[in-house]
Amino acid sequence: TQNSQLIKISKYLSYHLRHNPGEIGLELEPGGWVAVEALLAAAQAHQFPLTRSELNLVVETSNKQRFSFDSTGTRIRANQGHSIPIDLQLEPRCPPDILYHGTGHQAVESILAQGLQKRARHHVHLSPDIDTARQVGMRQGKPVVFTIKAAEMHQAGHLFYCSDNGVWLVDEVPPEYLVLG
Ligand code: HQG
Repeated sequence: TQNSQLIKISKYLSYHLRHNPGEIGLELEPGGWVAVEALLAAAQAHQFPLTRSELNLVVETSNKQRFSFDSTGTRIRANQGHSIPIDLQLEPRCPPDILYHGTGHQAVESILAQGLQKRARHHVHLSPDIDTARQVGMRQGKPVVFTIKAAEMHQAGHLFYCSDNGVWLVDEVPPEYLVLG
């Protein structure tokens, strides 16, 4: 399977496992899981034939580890990034002192004034390192990276979660915990 085909499959999975499972007749189980058999059948029925081995390849090679199988290998889910109401059943965790958020330069003024808000997703996404944050920001044009005083936020009672692929998730970041650059 070619790389371009894997990207196409990854986008198809992102869309249906994070945003619109109903479009191909799927319903996600608690935790965001769906039976692999059901996914393959639904894709087949909706003109997107997909094999188990292609699915394995996408899960293994996704540069951001966007998807996981459960321990039995019979169910799959997106690790984060959902817009539909899904409880990922993550436990609150103690974050590192500092986390990062990459965004586009056009958002800076608004973020400094209002803080970071989750918008369409379940959480605000934070990165453990500057490089990753910069890559996230590049999706929005000229990238800008904010430093987040995560330990201070945590001490003040904000809950932090970490997805299976290492993305830190919070409800919001008030402006006082943000530093530009
Ligand atoms: C911005 C990708 C103005 C925020 C990435 C971001 C990530 C504000 C955008 C994952 C704001 C939301 C998530 C405010 C927040 N004023 N703009 N007050 N508060 N924003 O895509 O973090 O490839 O929902 O800065 O790698 O960019 O999909 O979030 O720019 O991990 O796996 O509102 O998506 O992963 O955009 O990206 P998004 P994000 P995948």
